Parts: sequence; structure tokens; C-alpha cells
Amino acid sequence: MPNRTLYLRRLAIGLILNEDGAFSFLEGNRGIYMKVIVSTLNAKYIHTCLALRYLKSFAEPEFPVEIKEYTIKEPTMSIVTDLYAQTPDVLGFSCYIWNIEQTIPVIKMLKKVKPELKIVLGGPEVSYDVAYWLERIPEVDFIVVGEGEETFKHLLQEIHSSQKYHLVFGLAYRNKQGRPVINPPRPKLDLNTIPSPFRFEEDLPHLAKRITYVETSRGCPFSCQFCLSSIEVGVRYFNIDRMKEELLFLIRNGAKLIKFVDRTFNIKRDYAMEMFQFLIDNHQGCVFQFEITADIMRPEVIQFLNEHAPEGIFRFEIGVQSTNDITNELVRRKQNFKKLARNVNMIRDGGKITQHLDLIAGLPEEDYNSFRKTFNDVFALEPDELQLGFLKMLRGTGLRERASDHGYVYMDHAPYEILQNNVLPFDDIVRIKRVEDVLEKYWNAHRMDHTVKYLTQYEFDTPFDFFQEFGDYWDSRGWAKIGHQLEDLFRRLYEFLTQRRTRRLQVIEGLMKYDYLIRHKHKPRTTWWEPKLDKSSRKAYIKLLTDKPEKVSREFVQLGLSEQELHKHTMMELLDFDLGLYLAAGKVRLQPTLLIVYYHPKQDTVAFFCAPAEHFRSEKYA
Ligand code: B12
Ligand code: SF4
Repeated sequence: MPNRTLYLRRLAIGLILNEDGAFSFLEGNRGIYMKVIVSTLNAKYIHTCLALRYLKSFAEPEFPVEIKEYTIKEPTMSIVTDLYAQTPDVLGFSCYIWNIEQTIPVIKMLKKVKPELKIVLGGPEVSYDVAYWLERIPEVDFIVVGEGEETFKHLLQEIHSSQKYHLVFGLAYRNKQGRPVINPPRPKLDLNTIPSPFRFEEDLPHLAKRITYVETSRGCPFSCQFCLSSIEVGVRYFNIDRMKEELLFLIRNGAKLIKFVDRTFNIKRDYAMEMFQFLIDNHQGCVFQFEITADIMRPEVIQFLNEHAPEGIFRFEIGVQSTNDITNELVRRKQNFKKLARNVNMIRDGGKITQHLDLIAGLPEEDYNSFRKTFNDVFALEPDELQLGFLKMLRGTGLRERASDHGYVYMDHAPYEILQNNVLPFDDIVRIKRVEDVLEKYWNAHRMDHTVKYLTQYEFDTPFDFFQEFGDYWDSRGWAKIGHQLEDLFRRLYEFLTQRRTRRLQVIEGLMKYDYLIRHKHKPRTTWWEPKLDKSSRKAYIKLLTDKPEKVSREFVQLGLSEQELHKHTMMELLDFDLGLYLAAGKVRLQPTLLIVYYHPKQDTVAFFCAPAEHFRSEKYA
């Protein structure tokens, strides 16, 4: 019978009576602990690894487990040194596409200096092509395939007792002859038997600083052939009352960002609705992210959220991937883009929920032109963020198995990104990468929303063409290799637009200035352009604005700004067109306009005002 605190590693020659009345073995007079550590290299410090916390909660109290997390940026030597210093007997690594290539050198080094260490791998990256991994990393002793909680615990029991590894379902290892043995898979676990992974004392101080991952279900009912989640059959749920308690605990202990890793959070409508309502009632300012399948959302659910959700607490990640029907059929992805678009528009119009839409370039039969259309279809929905990713041929997926059907050529090692296929040559992939680069910097970072919207609507044939042409120019100027301040981003776009002789540049320039000025919370020290107003004109305008604020607007009068406040907290610029009319009605009327931007010193807010310059002209020069 296992002791609650001591674990024997070798054959014992004595017995001791434990606190709980059970006996355990002693070697000589000394108890020997089996020290178990589970570790991973996260993509960034802000991420945390939920899997490690499940492994710990399930293995304890019989097997105390310590968690050690690093990032993929940390030097191998410092990770090895740190883990070595913990003197583990069993060390498990959580392996994903983003960390496997950085984890392997850590394993190899550790095993050189501590050959007796038992190394266990688990996670989606090593759960497929298991024989390949056992062969590629001889330093690894065991691989846990698929769901890990029960298998890992059973493995610890076997390491610790009779080493009958053939009894451990879901385990892979090498036999005495060094040949790989892959045991039959383990039946799925009843999720509600897993103790809470969210309440470890050592996690609490970090809740506010890092992302907390939460699962309410495992599995996905869909079968998209590029995705690992399509492989698992059936969806299992955690009890909703238990999940509510867990969430409340996390929120009360300071969690600021909780990401639900459910593959499709809204599959079970009642569960999702009850959870939305619960989070609306209890959020305390915490933000919640969900992966949503948008086309299956009912309009009443969106209406409910639009009416009741506080602004900014929910963020939906919506995979669109492609709007090409043939492509979606080939990857067995059922998607009704019409319904998806209706729902995304409805959510956007509600103004409460942030939307992040995903696209994948390189899916079967999606050539450059088809991808251009996909991009434009989705950009038209004006998502807060549009992420353009490139297809990765994940181990275990149907698409990877049938890669040759579509002429796929891809990277040998993770992340297995495609380099070309039968309809998308490498040249096109490189071109699309340039689109991704400027899309991230300009649209997703929201650096100049008004300018980009104007350019994509009026100056370029389609949004994609703007990002492509600008991305090509960006690359040709060598800017992809250097860093950028905010001002540089404006100057570079302006240079691009000037050299291609873009029409109505003075309007675009005005929008760019407006975008620059309203992006700051405090009066900016510099501008990316030479101000049109010299010192004395600015002084004259300030005098006029102090004396006759009614020439601007009633709201401006209400601010009651003194001459000194105007000097200190406003920026002013003369534009060539009526910005107010453009923002209100989308119409461009050429007319000199004074733009006044006021940075409220106490509230950290910014307000802007426009007035026809002629309102002031006669008086200014009188
Ligand atoms: C969080 C997350 C991320 C985070 C990373 C978080 C971090 N820690 O650094 C971010 C946002 C960065 C990310 C990015 C990407 N991700 Co991601 N991501 C996830 C997500 C949503 C949750 C992972 C999770 O916590 N799951 C819950 C846990 C409990 O499940 P689990 O990880 O499978 O763990 C269980 C078992 O695998 C096993 N196990 C796991 N570790 C260990 C260790 C040991 C020792 C043992 C015994 C067992 C064991 O036991 C666990 C409990 O049963 C999954 C989807 C999902 N819902 O799982 C995708 C997923 C992991 N991501 C995936 C992909 C493809 C990507 C991207 C490549 C997508 C892209 N943009 O193209 C990028 C890669 C980024 C990069 N830098 O290269 C794939 C994984 C492919 C792979 N082979 O690893 C997944 C599965 C999505 C999918 N359905 O295809 N991702
Ligand atoms: S892409 Fe999304 S919907 Fe499709 S199988 Fe994966 S998780 Fe499920």
C-alpha cells in the first residue's frame, strides 16, 4: 500500500509504519523519495501549460509532482541546469509543435549527465508517429500517447513497483531488445474524476500576470482534416457546476485572462448559454476567450450577448480558414459562410465582443487567386483581428497522410509548414507571407484603422491587393529585416503611397494624421510629418479658440479650455478635407479644415474636434 509522502524506488529491506497506518519500505534506515517533475517549454512566458496541472492533480496525493515551466526562448543550458538541480528521478515533458525541437536538446543533455533519469514524453506532438519519436530520441524512456492523466499515474506506479510496462494502456516504450512497444490505447477518462488543476498554491501569485487555460470539454464533433482535434471521437464535458466553482475561484484569486481551450465552445448550446450568463454575472473585469464555430450560432444567442454582455469581457476566436467550397469539401470542413458572415456582422454591430478570425493559406485546391478571394470575403467582415496562418501538416492528421494527393512539400521538422503544393508554388507562399507581415503591423495592431479602411475601399481594387502591393514594397525596401517605431510605420506607408502616385494623397495624409493623433493618450512629443501650422499661426488659432470656442462646436465650448490648457494639451493640424463629414458619412469634400485633438490630462482620454478653417480665417488675419 503506498505511503502518502514517501515513495520507494528500489527493493526494500525494512518496513516502517506511516502516519496513515500503512506500511512502507525502507532501504537501510533511509526512505527514498521518487521525485517526479513535469515540465514544458511554453511559447511565451505569458502562456501556461494546463496539461502539467492535470497530470499533477491526478497523480497526487499518491505521487507528489512538481511543475517546472520554461519558454522556448530560454537557452538550453539554463533549462538543463535548472532541471538538473531539482534532482528528479522521473521527468515528464509536455510536447507540442511549438516546443518539440527545443525540448529534444534539453532531453539529450540531461540524459548525458544523469543517465539513470527516467524521461517521459506526452502531448499531441508525440502522440502520433510514436515509433519515429522513440527512434529519433533514444534518450526517451516512455511516451504517453493521448490523454495523459491515468496513463501517467499508472506508469509512475509501475516505475515505482514491478515495472510491468506492458500493463500500462496508452504507453509506448522500448523492450529489452530495444524495439519499440506500443501498448493498446487507454479508454477515455471520466473527466469528472480529475481533481481540480486550478488550485495549486504556487500558481496563485501568477494568476493576474499570465493566461489561465480552462477546459469545459474535450473532443470536437467535426472532422477537419488539417486539425488534430478531428481525430478524437465524441465530446466529453466537465460538470458545469464544478466548472463554475473553478472559474469563480480563479476570478476571485485575480485571474485577468481566461482562455477556454474547448475545441468548439458553442457545440452544446445550453451549456454555452449557461456559462455565458454565469460569466456575465461574475466576471469582475476578467476577460474570457473562446473558440467558436460561428455559423452554428443562433441569432438569439448573439442578441442575448449583444444586450447583456459587458463590453470587452468576451473574445471570440473564429476559424474561417477558407471560403472556397471545394477546398472545404476536400478537408471535410462543413461551413456555411453565409451564416458565418451574418453572425460575425451581428456580433460586430453589437460592439460588445472582440472577434479574431483565422485563415489558413495553402489548403487543398486553394491557389493564389482563391486565397485572395477568401481573404477579401473575410476582410469585408471587418474583424478586430484577422490572422493569416500557413497550413501546417500536423502529425496524425488526415491531410498529412494524404499529402501526396495534393503535391504537398513541407518542412521536415516542426512546425511542418507547407512550402508548396500542386496549386500554390513556393513563390506564391512567399508573396502571401508579405501580406501577412503588413497585415499584422497595420490592421491587427490597429495603428491606422481609418487610413487602411479608406485605402482598401477607395484606392485599391481589393483589400488583399493593398496588403500585397504594400507588402511587396516593404520587402523590396529591406524593412522586413529591421525594427520600427510607430512614426516609422506612418512614414513608410506614406512613402509607399507617394511613390506609386496614389490618388487623393492629401485626403489619405489627413486620415493618417488623424489616426496618429487619436492613437495617443497623451500629447505626442513628435509627429511623423512637418506640421502645417508654424508657431505663430498655432498661437493665433489658440487665441481665437479661447475667445470664440463656439466657432468649433457646443461640445468644445463645454470643455471650457483656457489658452494655457490649449497650449499644453492640444495638437492642431490643417487638413485639406472635411474630416468630420468623412467620418460621419463616408463622403470626401475638399475643404480646408482645422483638426483639434485634446488630450485630457486627468482622464487619459482623447477627444477631437473639426471646424472649417474659414471660420477663423478673416479673424486670424484681421
Ligand atoms: C493553448 C494552445 C496554444 C498556445 C500555446 C500555449 C503554451 N503553453 O505555450 C498558443 C496560442 C501559443 C498556440 C499556438 C499554436 N498552436 Co496551439 N493549441 C493550444 C490549445 C488550444 C490548448 C492546449 C491545451 O492546453 N489543451 C488542454 C490539455 C489538457 O490537453 P493536451 O495539451 O492535449 O494534454 C493532454 C495530453 O496531450 C497529455 N499530455 C500533455 N502533455 C503531457 C506531458 C506528459 C509528461 C504526459 C505524460 C502527458 C501529457 O495529457 C494531457 C491531459 O490529458 C490546443 C487545442 C486543445 N484544445 O488542446 C492547441 C494545439 C495544441 N495547437 C496546435 C497548433 C497547430 C498550434 C499552432 C501551430 C497554430 C498556428 N498558429 O498555426 C501554433 C504554434 C505556435 C508556434 N509558436 O509555433 C495543435 C497542436 C499540434 C501539435 N502537434 O502540437 C493543437 C492541438 C490544436 C489542434 N486542434 O490542432 N497554441
Ligand atoms: S478545426 Fe475546429 S472544428 Fe475543425 S476539427 Fe479542429 S477544432 Fe474541430
